Amino acid sequence: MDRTFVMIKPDGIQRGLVGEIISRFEAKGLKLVAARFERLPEGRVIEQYQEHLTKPFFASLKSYIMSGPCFLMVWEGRNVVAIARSLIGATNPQEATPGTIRGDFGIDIGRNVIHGSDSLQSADREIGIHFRQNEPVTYTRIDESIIYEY
Ligand code: DAT
Ligand code: MG
Repeated sequence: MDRTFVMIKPDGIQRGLVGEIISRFEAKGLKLVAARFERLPEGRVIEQYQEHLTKPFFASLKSYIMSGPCFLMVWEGRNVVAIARSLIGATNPQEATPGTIRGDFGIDIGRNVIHGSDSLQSADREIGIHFRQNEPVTYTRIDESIIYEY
């Protein structure tokens, strides 16, 4: 099983979308293994968005992410990185397909509700930024034997 890092951004919190978003991941059959509600310190925002440090939008991205609490999660499942990205939708909510989280709940690219790691390598890196190594909990969901064929 793989793990990915998913984070509901401050606009998602302010708009009361936490329950709706978690429900979509749960209903898909993915397993929540870690979660924390917090306002991110600057250092971890910089680490999280390392690849975007030199982009013109970085300053506004950083202040948006730090503008309020975020809900940080680790989700587990077979091929979970790609599945989470497909539930989340395209980066720009105006281009995101209806039915995806960004397609259903966003308009501006700078207020796109949620983050999801883009590869297994990013997922490992991002989980490591935000969670202690022993923080994700190992357990079996009772419906795993019927969600997965093998
Ligand atoms: P994603 O979040 O889909 O992985 P990304 O890694 O390319 O997208 O960018 C990280 C975040 O930065 C994205 O969720 C919103 C913001 N962002 C990206 N491109 C942007 C742009 N052209 N203008 C403003 N914000 C942007
Ligand atoms: Mg990204």
